[in-house]
Amino acid sequence: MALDQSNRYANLDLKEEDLIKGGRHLLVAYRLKPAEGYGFLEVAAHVAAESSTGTNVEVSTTDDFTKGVDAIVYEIDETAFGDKGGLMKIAYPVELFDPNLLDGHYNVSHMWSLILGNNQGMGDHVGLRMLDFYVPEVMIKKFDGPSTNIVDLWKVLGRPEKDGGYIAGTIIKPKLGLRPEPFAEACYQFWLGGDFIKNDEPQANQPFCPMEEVIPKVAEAMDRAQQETGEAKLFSANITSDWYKEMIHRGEYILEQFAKYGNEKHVAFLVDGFVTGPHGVTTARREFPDVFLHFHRAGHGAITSYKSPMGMDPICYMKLARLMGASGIHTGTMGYGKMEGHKDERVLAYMLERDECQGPYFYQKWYGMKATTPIISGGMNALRLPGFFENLGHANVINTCGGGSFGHIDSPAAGGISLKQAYECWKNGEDPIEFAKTHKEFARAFESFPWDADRLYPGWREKLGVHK
Ligand code: CAP
Ligand code: MG
Repeated sequence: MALDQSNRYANLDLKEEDLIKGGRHLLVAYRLKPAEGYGFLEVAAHVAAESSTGTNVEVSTTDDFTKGVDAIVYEIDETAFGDKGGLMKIAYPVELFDPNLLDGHYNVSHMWSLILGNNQGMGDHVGLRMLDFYVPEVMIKKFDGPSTNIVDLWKVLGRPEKDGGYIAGTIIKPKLGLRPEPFAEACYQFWLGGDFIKNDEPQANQPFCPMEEVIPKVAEAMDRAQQETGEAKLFSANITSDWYKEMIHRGEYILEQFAKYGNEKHVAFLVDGFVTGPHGVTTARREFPDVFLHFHRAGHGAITSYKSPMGMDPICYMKLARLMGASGIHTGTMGYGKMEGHKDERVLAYMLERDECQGPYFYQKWYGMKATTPIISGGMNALRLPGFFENLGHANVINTCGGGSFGHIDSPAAGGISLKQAYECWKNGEDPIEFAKTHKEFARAFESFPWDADRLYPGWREKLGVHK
């Protein structure tokens, strides 16, 4: 048995409404499953202790001030999730969080280490997962938040700054293995049809495709494609690195190369923000405040997958990304693509975009913090898009389709065009099969992805006269 600290770290008389009104607490909802032989409230209180002023025993150095900044369990529902455990909510006093020495801004690394740090490894639970959190106004105002977002990309594309619409993108595939020439050629070919290209998350500076060879070629390909199409194009270049100086160096180098053609505003920086952590994201956010910061999250499934009793729900990850200042982050595809997800994950996008939003447990106000743009990626193609937009209710997103563009049977450009047509089809409220009869690239997407076509549009072969 362990020390029961619930007399100090729990107060079930506290009301959430009052805590929110008071404005001096950050609130977190968790799913908790105690280990065999441990009581729910006892473990909940230990989590609050371990995440704030305490440990597993009382320490003689604690004084009255210390007790005033304890995190407190204020609500529990032991049976809320059946076998998977119960619900508990903890209130963290604002004083626990760490403003920067340099500018007084809060830093997400510190916040994360408290609310989902040591408590993850405790031996007296078999599951502790963060489900949602609420940040009070006094704290929200002191996080960086985004400095650019989709609005800046719409401007480059010559579109309206409000409801500028769908940005059709791709990821260069194959993921690895292209040398500089074929890489730049793949970019050029897609840009003849689509708007936006991103590096796949591991594409950076491989010996067979050195950054200093491929980036100048991509910059040249962009220039060529722009001249040929008369349209602005965008490239999201991976600057991920373990070291901030290397990231800055990569960023500066890339901007320099595109600036040779006057296209430095056509560049975004991709940061693999899960593996670099907030430090990598903030480095890009602060060193390049005018560049769209593309938060790719490879690896996040280790903590956000619904399969896990640990970690955090994706909604929490989205909120952290907006606080850090991501211009855009991958939200998944809400069940329409290849990665884990479901239709109701619309809230992931809404939480990023709106100035106030109801989350699963808390109503969050953002007090004018800029929106983070949802980036929709993973197994998408033209056939899946109309349903996706319908579910989301709008198309003010960046969407990247790797397989969905380079898998189009005609060409990458046809792949890009098919995506734009899918958007048009949805926007005009047209029936996809009828629409396909007059839009070749979209029609050919049916033949390119017949498994999807069979599933989403049964009978398409007869209706479109395809008999292969
Ligand atoms: C998509 C992608 C992205 C995933 C990541 C990939 O390619 O480039 O990295 O979308 O997942 O490699 O799978 P496809 P998420 O279009 O070919 O599927 O966006 O959920 O973070
Ligand atoms: Mg990828």
